Amino acid sequence: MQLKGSSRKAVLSELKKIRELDQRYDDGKILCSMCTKPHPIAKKAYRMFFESNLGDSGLFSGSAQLEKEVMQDLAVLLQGKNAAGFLVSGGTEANLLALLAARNIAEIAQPEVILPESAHFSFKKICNLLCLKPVYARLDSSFRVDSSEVENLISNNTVAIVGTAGTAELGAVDPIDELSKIAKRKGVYLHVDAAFGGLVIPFLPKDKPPFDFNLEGVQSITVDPHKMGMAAIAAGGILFKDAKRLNYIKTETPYLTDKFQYTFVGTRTGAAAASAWAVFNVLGVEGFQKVVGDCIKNTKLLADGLKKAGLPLVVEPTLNVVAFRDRETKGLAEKLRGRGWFISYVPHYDCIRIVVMPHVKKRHIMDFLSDLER
Ligand code: 0PR
Repeated sequence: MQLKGSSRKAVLSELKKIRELDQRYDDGKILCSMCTKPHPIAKKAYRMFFESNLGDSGLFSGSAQLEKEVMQDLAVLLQGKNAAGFLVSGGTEANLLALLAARNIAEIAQPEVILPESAHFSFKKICNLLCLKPVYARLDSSFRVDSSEVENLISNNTVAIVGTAGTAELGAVDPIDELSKIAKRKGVYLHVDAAFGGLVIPFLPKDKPPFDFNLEGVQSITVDPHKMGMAAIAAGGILFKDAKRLNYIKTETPYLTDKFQYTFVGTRTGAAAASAWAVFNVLGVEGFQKVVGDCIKNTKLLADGLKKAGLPLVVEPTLNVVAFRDRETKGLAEKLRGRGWFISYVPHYDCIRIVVMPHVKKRHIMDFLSDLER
């Protein structure tokens, strides 16, 4: 920091210059992100609630109301009549709170959690923090967790099993209905990581894989408005089927306007809550159906184009994620990056992965396919 401040004009012009280093969703080159350009109303709402702090919600009752209403909307969407939860910093914190609850409910000396091999890497951080031993279950030929393997891995130390509804790498949806039956039969906590899929699956035109609180064994769900919800970052979501579960994650806050905090992050922005609230209310279910429907159409366009170009898909897409291979996939990924495309190369599956988010338009896909042809 310099001793004397600069003029606002100078600071803004410096910021403008530096911002040029950031990629923009509008350019259509970002094909590797599960976040997207927030809906225009999200930006306006964010600005309005820019100062608010949900970490001391008695000071910001309006923001707290918005958070509550967003969580109610999510609960209804995910069929959780009595579900309750919070907007958090993202899917990582949401998954953390779920496993914290599961661990505290179980009170087991050497706790273990059963994760699909495809579970998001956030679970590695979480196991580390919560001293949970991760036990990985293998996937079947369609990259969904093998539920019979999950059942076999359950031991006296198991505090939770996890399923993913929309994996980060392939967009696969685990057989949550089968996991739910196992969870019920064995009396084990089931958490569903629907950070991505939670705001896709309910709006699919058809073939919605079951994953929500309609399945009796599901105890908690991660669902992030800052991914397919088109809200501003940081808007992750955690919902517990039964509000009583919140007792297992609460911490007393002796001198704040709130008696307890339930989130890991203390000071947290109400602006993200306002942005999610605004998007939910502007789009409604029909608006989201249109957004998701367009992403699915573009996914199909891309998948068909890749097949035509002789590039096999790793798996037929369930959601708006496409993964494909070439004879020399890594080399192709580098060439595409050289041409300005931001795509992910996933070493584990030796594939290139593309997430067809709302900012990825038909014209961008056509450009990408013709570049690929070249
Ligand atoms: N669970 C799943 C299924 C996820 O896909 C993600 C993140 C998380 C949990 C963790 O969520 P937070 O990152 O909100 O804590 N999925 C994306 C991914 O890892 C996150 C992302 C988004 C990465 C945009 C890059 C990017 O440009 O791919």
